Amino acid sequence: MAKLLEGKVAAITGAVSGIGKAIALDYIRHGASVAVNHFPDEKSASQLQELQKEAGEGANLVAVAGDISKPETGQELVKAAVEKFGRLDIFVSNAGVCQFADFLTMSPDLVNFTISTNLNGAFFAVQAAAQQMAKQEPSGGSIIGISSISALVGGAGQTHYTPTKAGILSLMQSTACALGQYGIRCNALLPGTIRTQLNDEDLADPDKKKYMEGRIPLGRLGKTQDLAGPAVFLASDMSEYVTGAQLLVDGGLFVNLQ
Ligand code: RM4
Repeated sequence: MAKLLEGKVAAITGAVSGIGKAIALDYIRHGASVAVNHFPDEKSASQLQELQKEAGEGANLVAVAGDISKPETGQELVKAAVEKFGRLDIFVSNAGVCQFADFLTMSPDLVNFTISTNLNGAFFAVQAAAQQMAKQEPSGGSIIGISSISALVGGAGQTHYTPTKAGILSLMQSTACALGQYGIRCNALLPGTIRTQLNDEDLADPDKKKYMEGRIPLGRLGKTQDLAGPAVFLASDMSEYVTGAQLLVDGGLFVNLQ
């Protein structure tokens, strides 16, 4: 396989499970050194051990635990990447939560938790990455925000969540404008219904799962691995003139109104 990220340094938030983990493993396969962030709890620590095993002995991998909603977490992740690998070429803002809930009875705590993790967390982490990319010699890099099909459509049980995904898309558009002068590209990936821990509960309902599968032209729910190739493309020089863009990775779900 041609290695498209040879010698590059990447940092990814929420990277020990789901989409973030799939991207981390593919970046390593493509020759990148990777700094991964994960939530500071037992479950994530054991998921990190799994990731390290799958990445293999020779992988250039460093891990930083931290709650992404805290501004210092993004700073610590970037610092670890630069201290270990010398610079930062790629940053994937992926960490996110989605606890499905009824709009009329949703608690302020759940609303604030979701917004501070998904949107504020993305803002602060992207800001930390851009500060590094702008000051390093040569300056520049590729920032990828993991938004969602939910930036473009609603979800009855996701009224607190979909605005954060629309916010991440918009953040990539505005940072693309602000950071082009430093040679920093900012783009959004919009996953469709991908099987991750975020929808384990929602898709445990066989009728819901069957309904979603029926609406997808490619006939299956997404796998986390389906996001890896698009993330490698946006990280690599193959997309050197792409910034402020959005890429749906949804099996055709968005365009299929059946
Ligand atoms: C996505 C989309 C999917 C859902 C996940 C949790 O944005 O709405 O359908 O399963 O969130």
